[in-house]
Amino acid sequence: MAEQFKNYIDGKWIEATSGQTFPSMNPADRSEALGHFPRSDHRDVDRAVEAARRHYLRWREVPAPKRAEIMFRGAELLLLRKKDLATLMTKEMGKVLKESRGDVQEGIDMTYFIAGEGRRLLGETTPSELPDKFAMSVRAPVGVVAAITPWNFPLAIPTWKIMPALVAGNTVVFKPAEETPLVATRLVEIMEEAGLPPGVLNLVHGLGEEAGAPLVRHPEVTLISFTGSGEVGREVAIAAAAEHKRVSLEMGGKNAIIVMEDADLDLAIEGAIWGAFGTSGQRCTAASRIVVQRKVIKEFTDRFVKRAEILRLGDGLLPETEMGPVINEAQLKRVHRYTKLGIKEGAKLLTGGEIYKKGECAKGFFYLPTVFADASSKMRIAQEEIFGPTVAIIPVADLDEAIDVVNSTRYGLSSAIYTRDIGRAFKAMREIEAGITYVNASTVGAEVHLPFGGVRQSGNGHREGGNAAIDAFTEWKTLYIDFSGRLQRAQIDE
Ligand code: UN1
Repeated sequence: MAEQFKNYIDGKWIEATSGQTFPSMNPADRSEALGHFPRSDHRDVDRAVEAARRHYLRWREVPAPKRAEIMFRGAELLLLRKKDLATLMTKEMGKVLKESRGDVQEGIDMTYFIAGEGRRLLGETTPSELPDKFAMSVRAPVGVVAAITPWNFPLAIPTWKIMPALVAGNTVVFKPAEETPLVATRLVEIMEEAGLPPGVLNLVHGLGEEAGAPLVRHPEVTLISFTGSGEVGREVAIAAAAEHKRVSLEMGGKNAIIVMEDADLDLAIEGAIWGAFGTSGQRCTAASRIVVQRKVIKEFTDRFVKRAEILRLGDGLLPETEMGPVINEAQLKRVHRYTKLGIKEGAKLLTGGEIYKKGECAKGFFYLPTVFADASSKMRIAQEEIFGPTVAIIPVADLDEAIDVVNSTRYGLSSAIYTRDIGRAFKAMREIEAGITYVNASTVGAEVHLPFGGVRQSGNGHREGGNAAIDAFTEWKTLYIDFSGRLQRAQIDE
């Protein structure tokens, strides 16, 4: 019988009020439950938010460098347990071990990076227009932060939200995806061990409707930081608007790689394979469109398909595996629906397009790397986020057309161009409408000390990572200190 896990509220590990649980399953082997987790509802959310609110007043008074010391210890513990965490992650969400290690490393990087902010949290000092008056701005915490995170980066993304929120003096209620509660639990255990005081970081497991929704609506939650689908993001924003809450949203992508005729094709093919099929295409930065100049499209496509066809599918724990399963049955069906749709729309299916059930793979949710050619940018397979190993190749005449195609979706998260021409590279960097553009590199692989996020419906104007991470979790407070001893009127006194 798999282990029973608990919520973490006010420094105590406790069951859900309902007494009910839900399992976390291995997507590579649908018979393996990794544990059972509390199926929380509004009563558990109320307790967690109440604890976070109560401890906020004390936590915000702890000097930021002291708060950061706990984060440094947390990062060290994550590093120490990197191997075990990665193994657990592969079992819980399926990506290959190497990528799981990368996910944990991204969490470690973020935690160290943000811990450094404990001694910075920089504001401004600037002259006043009046004599004997001092002006500055400082950062203040916002209050109770709800961190709602997805399953595809079960460790990295929680750290993007939790660590900057905490170092800035906020308290947190963390509601991880129901698909990856075990990795989330391990992260919270590590932060407890690192010395976080009770109530500062609270963990509430459960389903979106039952636990996420009441958390979003709770009047004592000041800021919601959400990463997930556009549909849920919209609901979060609407619910938050009713209470004038701050909301930071990271949503989908329909990221494209442009391949120009002058590109290093070996490099472009390698980058496109990695972008399209890494994490089985389940990254919000995954490359699901490849926009190729006609002159090289035949060679590119032939070689790309050959590479896709030899990718080894299997359990991500096996060293020879190159692509793991998709997250669950529903996602498997969704990916397959898009295959049928692509065929109906008139794109040419070159490879894949099938659920993969050979050998041990029959136990899990495997889908073959799927490549469509002759796609047009109007097709739904070239417009909608599939979140699976499906890619559409779109032919174009020149860079202008390529950029039009790239900019033709409602999203704008990541993008890439392969070219040896510096002029084309700069034009693409300027004209692609996306939060991130890579030159001669794939659409995945963002580093934590730079801003991460997208334009249009990929986000709502906020960024994670870099200095932007601190912006998202603090309020500016502007301070004027007048030591003239008389009434001085800005804009009025000469
Ligand atoms: C995501 O898919 O939600 O740039 C995040 C990347 C990773 C983060 C992806 N560093 O692909």
